[in-house]
Amino acid sequence: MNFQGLAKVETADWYIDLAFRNAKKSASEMKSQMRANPSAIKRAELAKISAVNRTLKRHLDLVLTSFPSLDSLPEFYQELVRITLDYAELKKSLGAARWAQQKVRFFSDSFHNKIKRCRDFQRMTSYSREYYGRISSVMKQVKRQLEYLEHSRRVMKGFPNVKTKIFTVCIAGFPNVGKTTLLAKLTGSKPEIADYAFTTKKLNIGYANINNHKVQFIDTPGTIDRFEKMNPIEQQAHLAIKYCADLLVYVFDPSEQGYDQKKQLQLMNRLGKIGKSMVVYISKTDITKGAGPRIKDACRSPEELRKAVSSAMESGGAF
Ligand SMILES: Nc1nc2c(ncn2[C@@H]2O[C@H](COP(=O)(O)OP(=O)(O)O)[C@@H](O)[C@H]2O)c(=O)[nH]1
Ligand SMILES: [Mg+2]
Repeated sequence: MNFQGLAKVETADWYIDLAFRNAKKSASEMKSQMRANPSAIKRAELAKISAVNRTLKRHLDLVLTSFPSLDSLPEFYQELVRITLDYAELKKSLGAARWAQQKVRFFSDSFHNKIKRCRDFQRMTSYSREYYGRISSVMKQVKRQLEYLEHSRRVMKGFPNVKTKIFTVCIAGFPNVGKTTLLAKLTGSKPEIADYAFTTKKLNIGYANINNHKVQFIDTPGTIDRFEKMNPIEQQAHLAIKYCADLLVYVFDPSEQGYDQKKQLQLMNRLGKIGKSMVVYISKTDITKGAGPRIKDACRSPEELRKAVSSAMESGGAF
């Protein structure tokens, strides 16, 4: 899912100004007629109301249709919303925007009718003033919620673009063991690779075609510490493993450039307990021929790993 297209949420004052500006514009076109024919004042006031209603409806629609319905989001994204935002607050804010839209429509209809039936000019202008007051007050009542929606949009734009319905392989292991390098070899993607730890600022995701199926590979950094102690990327990685992974690939680096083999075996065992099928990939075999633990079925090249993924897909019923 991609959250890049969420509509920017403006402030309550911005919407009010725009709506009233549009109202003025549509009425000013009638000014010349107004002098000639006083009953044109009524038409001008009605046109202003329509302009306000139209403007606010269009802009609130833009927001409401671009935000996803939270309860129907895939679990992965629901959890991501829960850890990065106040889920209930976001839901309430969307409800408030919907409420404002309905109220604007209600007041527009009712004042449209009142002015239409009105014969007295003074009464007409006082209705008009009252209408503007009601609309401003509706929009000001949702001021805080609009601000929260804009805050949420900015946070959600940082969510990774993960496909939740295709066979997904998460690549796990200590920093610097070669996860990102493996992702690049498997998928041809060109993520950032550096020989110091913690270079990953976002989840790296790539795709490969295996046996005519599009397979998603996610580079999932992190060492499954306590959830609150993880940085945001590690949290995203952890959720991806939990909710998206059909298969885990544990990258084991026998060169011990960063972490000794004992530590790496411990993390491997911890990850093994998550309850996902796991394949071990021994990295850096070009500089450590034959080294590393004797793990049954461990893959020592991207080609071997591709075959392991393929057979995991077959046994997982992905075909
Ligand atoms: N010689 C060799 N170096 C590798 C291999 N894979 C990764 N590296 C190096 O190990 C360092 C860390 O790799 P990276 O993929 O960023 O590890 P990550 O932190 O697990 O994503 C980089 O300097 C890579 O160039 C490999 O197969 N052979
Ligand atoms: Mg990396």
